Parts: sequence; C-alpha cells; structure tokens
Amino acid sequence: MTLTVSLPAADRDPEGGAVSTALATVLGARQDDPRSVPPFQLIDEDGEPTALGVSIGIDLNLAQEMHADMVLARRLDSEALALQRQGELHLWLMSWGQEAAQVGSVRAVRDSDMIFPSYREHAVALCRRIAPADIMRQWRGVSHSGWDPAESKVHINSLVLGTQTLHATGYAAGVRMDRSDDVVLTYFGDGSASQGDVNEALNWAAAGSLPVLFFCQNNQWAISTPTHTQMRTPLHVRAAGFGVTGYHVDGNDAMAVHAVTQYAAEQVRGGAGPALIEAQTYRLAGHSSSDDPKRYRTEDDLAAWLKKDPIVRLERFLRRAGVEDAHFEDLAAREEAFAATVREQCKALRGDDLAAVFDQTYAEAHPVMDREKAEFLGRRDRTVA
Ligand SMILES: Cc1ncc(C[n+]2csc(CCOP(=O)(O)OP(=O)(O)O)c2C)c(N)n1
Ligand SMILES: [Mg+2]
Repeated sequence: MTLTVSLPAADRDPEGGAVSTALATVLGARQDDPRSVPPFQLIDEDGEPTALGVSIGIDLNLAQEMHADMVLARRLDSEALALQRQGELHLWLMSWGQEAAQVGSVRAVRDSDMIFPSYREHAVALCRRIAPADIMRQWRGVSHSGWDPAESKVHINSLVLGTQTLHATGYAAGVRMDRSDDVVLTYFGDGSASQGDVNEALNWAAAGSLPVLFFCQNNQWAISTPTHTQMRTPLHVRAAGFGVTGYHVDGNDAMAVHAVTQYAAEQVRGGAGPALIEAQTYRLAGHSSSDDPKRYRTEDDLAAWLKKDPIVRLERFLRRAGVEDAHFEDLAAREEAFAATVREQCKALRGDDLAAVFDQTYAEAHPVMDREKAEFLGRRDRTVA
C-alpha cells in the first residue's frame, strides 16, 4: 500500500520532484529529535522566577531548606577532596555542580521510597541523614560500603555503571508483590545510559509497569567523553521508545527538579508505570580525584556552566525574595561547624571489617570463603606488622 501525503498547494514542488524546503525543515528536525522539549525551569540563571515559576508559584521555605542542604553538600564535597589530597581518602568522586539535581529530587520523594544510587550522590545520602563518616568510609578504604541500606533506604553505591538500575527494577517488582505504594528512585549518568543494563532496566520496568523513577543526571560528560558523542536521541525522548514517560528538567534549578520529581513520583505511585527524568546539569570538577579535566574540556565550557551554578542561583532568588543577611550568616557558621565534623569523622575512621565480605558472600559458612578469609587476614596482618 502506498501512503499519499497531500501537501498544501503552496508547498507543492511544481516540478513534482524535490521536497520543499519548508517541509524538509519540519520533518528533518522531527527526525533528528522527534519530541525534544526545552528543560522545565522555574528559576532562571539570574535567580529570577521564570513565567512558569510565577504562574506555578515558588515555596520560599522549601527553597531555603534546599539551599541549606546544597551548601552543606558542597562543603562535604570540597572537604572530602581536600582530605583526599592530604592522603586521608584514597579516592573521591566529586558532586560539585550537581547539588540541585540531587537535593531537588531526593527531597521530592518519601523517606520510605528506596533509592539506588550510582557513586556521586553524596547530597542524596546527606539528605537521607547518612553521616559524613559513612559517606566517606568506602573511599577511605576501610569498608566495602558505608551505611545500612535498610535503615536509610539508600542502597550502597554501585561503581559498575548502570547495574543499580536493574537492582532498582528488581526491587520494584518486590514492592509491587508487597502491594506497597512505594516508588523506587534510581540515579545514573548520561554515559551509563549507553550500558545494556540501563536499557534492559527501562524495558523491563515498562513491560511490568513497575514503580521505578529513573533519574539521569546528564552532567555532559562520561569521564572525558562528551554526551553528544554518545547518543543521537536525547534520553527524555528515548524513554517513550521503552514505554516510559520522559521528563526534561533544568538540573541546576533545584525548585524545578523538585517540582518535576514530585509530579513524576506521584504518577508512578499512582500506578502509571515507570518514568524517566533527564536533568541537565554539569560536573564542575573532574570526574574523580584522579582525573584532570583540563586535558579534555575548555575553560570556556566550564565558565559558561559556572554562570549556571545551582547554589548561586538559589541564593540570588532567596535574597530577592527578602531573605536577610542574618540567615546566610547563620548558614555560613553552620557550614564551618559541619566542615570540622567532616574532617574529624574522616580521620577517626578505622577499618576492621574488610574481612566481613567473606562471611557475607553466602548465607552459610563455605569452605572456599573460609580459606580465602584466612589468606586475606594473614596477608593483612603481615602488611600491618
Ligand atoms: C560497566 C562499567 N564500564 C566502565 C566503567 C568505567 N567508568 C567509571 S565512571 C565512567 C563514566 C560514567 O559516566 P556517567 O554515566 O555519565 O556518570 P558520571 O561519572 O558523569 O556521573 C566510566 C566509563 C565502569 N565503572 N563500569
Ligand atoms: Mg556523566
């Protein structure tokens, strides 16, 4: 069967051959980017509410609380990097610049909603009241992970890219079997979106209509690989191909992230099936304490994103809204005290549970694990002596 597309007379090519320029422009753009929408934004880069922000309204108390969370998260990040430089941590994955994406999203779900993070979600962990010591433990090499997931409802970090999205999907199947109305929130990066695991998780979550909220922090880089070389179709558009509802948000606008996540989470909670949020943000620091981003990205790129700093933006908004100096002075004092706690907690961390992995591999004792544990302890004690 031939499908005939009838064009308005003015658009017809009198020669009957080539497609008109107007049509080519419209269809060409759709082909490249079928339903891409600009990121949802409530507060612009100068701290001014957008037209949408004005019409929807911005909760000043929430803005103040999230600003404080972001300031503390950034301080944890800079202290931890300094501690790494002093030899107190082996490695640190910086979250500088991604605070709004993390704080805005975690604060928009319930405390009972389980979270499966990647490895950079320190602000998420802080908002779930995980102690700085527990966030740094793994990076000091004194533990295999840092906290009790049953207590915080935050699973341990996943360093194998994308694997946590499958764990989240499996967990969501359990939530469904329990007939709970919890939502499962999982974080992953733009680069991880190329992993088979993430695509399998999206497909499986959609096929089972599972309560998963996929949150992609598109920080524009996967170590030295820029996002645009990894994908032709933006992720929020790609979601539809899996049968997942896609949202696009300015990831440096904490209020917008909160609004979109709250809406998406409620849809998922209500049984609409999984959703995906693509948050546009930027990793202002290197990939990790071992990376030198000057080798692959320009100063101009960094400068352009520094202007979109999520904390500066929210502070400007709060000051315009009448929040006084005293508030920011109190917060600065709180931040200094918090920084001292971070340093103290880090230096006090000692490792004595590394051998626990051998006890936790199987439910019951296993001769191979016993042998490996003995070898490990022998080696460790020789090194310590
Ligand atoms: C399966 C797997 N492949 C490769 C790596 C090495 N690796 C670690 S981080 C990373 C980049 C990830 O980028 P993205 O998903 O965008 O997250 P971001 O680090 O930007 O937060 C790579 C390739 C890994 N950890 N796991
Ligand atoms: Mg990335």
